[in-house]
Amino acid sequence: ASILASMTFFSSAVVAQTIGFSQIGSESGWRAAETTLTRQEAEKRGIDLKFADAQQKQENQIRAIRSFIAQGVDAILLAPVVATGWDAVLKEAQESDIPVVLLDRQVDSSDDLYLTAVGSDLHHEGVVAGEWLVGEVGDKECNVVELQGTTGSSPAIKRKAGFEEGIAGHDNIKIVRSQTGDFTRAKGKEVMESFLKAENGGKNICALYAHNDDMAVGAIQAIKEAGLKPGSDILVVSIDAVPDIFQAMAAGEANATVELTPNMAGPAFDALAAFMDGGTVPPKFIQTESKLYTQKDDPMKVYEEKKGLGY
Ligand code: GYE
Repeated sequence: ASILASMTFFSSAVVAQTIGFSQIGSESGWRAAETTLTRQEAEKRGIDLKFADAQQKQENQIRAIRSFIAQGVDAILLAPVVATGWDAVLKEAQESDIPVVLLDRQVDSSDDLYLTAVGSDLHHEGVVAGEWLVGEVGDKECNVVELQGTTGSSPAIKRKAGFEEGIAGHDNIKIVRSQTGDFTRAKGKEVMESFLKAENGGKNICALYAHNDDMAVGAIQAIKEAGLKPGSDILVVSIDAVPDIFQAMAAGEANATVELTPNMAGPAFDALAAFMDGGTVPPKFIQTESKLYTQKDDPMKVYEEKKGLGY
């Protein structure tokens, strides 16, 4: 009976895990929500989460990963600020038998250097945004300005290409200016101010495509300060679906957003548990949903629903 009891004890004991999380920073409301939800998901699962904020610097992420390896963590979560430069440190984790799961962005490294990547189809998000604009403007001439995400990040590269695919074949729609706003409100506002000045006070601009809502919210401020109406004089389409873009939509100041769930950690921890407890190897890409929201989707109701979800 005692042997059975001890076996029962071990089988029921939750394997408490220590997991290192190298997070980019808190450049946007979406990223802050991702961090909040990752902490909540870890708490729920009895995971000891070691959190490192890289302040947007890749060298800080690489340093954090090396520290996690030295601590002998069970697994590592990495939201990679840019797509290149990860081979060496990912090899070091692999040599220490520590599985790495990518969150919300991808890397150019060979996929045998990480267990899986959890995220949206970033290219598709850009296509959805472009196709929405095509539907909105029809064959009217439309000069578009674009606020790109962080230079060299997979979302900036893929959302740009996706949007161009979405508007392909509609020569009346042209991207006339495109620059990084680094996914932040402040930079989005600053760059939009320069676009407005360069484009006849904004009179030449028909639409803004921003790679995230935070840059769009900053740009909306700049458009209003230039005496124009965002959402009508200049259409606004972006990505993330954070609460504040729905407030802007309800005020008629934004038009469309493509949703990105901030709960990347749930699927990541599930894949790690299945792999570490049962040896189940996950697919290399675990895709999250992308849903288009427009002013027709009762924005204040969506705002209220989203307010509580980690933002
Ligand atoms: O859209 C943005 C954050 O990596 C896809 O990063 C993510 C992006 C997200 O700064 O708000």
